[in-house]
Amino acid sequence: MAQEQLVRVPARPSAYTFEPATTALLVIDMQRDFLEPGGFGESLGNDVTLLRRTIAPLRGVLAAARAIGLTVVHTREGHLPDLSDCPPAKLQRGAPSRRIGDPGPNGRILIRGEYGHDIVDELAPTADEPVIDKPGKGAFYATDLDGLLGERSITSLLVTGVTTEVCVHTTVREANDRGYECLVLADCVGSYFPQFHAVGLAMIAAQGGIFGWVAESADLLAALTPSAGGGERRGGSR
Ligand code: TIU
Repeated sequence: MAQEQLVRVPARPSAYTFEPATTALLVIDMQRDFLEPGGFGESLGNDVTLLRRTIAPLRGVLAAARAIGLTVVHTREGHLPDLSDCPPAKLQRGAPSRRIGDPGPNGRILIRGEYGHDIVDELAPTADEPVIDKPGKGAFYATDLDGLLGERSITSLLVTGVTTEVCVHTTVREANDRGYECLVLADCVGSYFPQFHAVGLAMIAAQGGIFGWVAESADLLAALTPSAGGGERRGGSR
């Protein structure tokens, strides 16, 4: 039987081990609406520049994932132009003058098809990478993400994107309940609130990894480089 490649990453609360063939890199909501002025993030009163530190490390992880042929899935939060998939309670969020569906410098805020709804240029998906459009915070709610991952026999998720305590956390919780093993890359997720970012990551790894594992992207990249000694091999049977 063919050997399977196992990758072992130093992580909290313990080392995280995954097989590339059954692992996907999940890039959550790296959209202009959250990372650039004039979008949904700013309409909620946030300083959007705080999220931009995630872009450079995430570019490194994306490049490494693509180089080894890992499944890469992007998500985008947003709504249909007629807002029929947006709960009234969510429509009330934000400054009254700048709510979901209102016009902004990047088009209508958080609406599918608008410039602001799309992913930032630095992290643009390739043509073969699925992009999941989601109406909620979690990437599994009202999407076909679970089916897409199941078709590819994906059981492990490397989780990146924004924001740590909102869409990343909701997605990790949803994934954990569905049986996926999640590694959250600390420098590739970001929040408008540094204290929520820190506590959000601590919550994932607490209690023996109640929701998953947390690591730095440099440790993942080192583990993916055979010369760094991160790779292990094992027989094909489980
Ligand atoms: N407001 C905030 O922190 N986040 C969101 O509204 N969506 C995501 O996290 N993607």
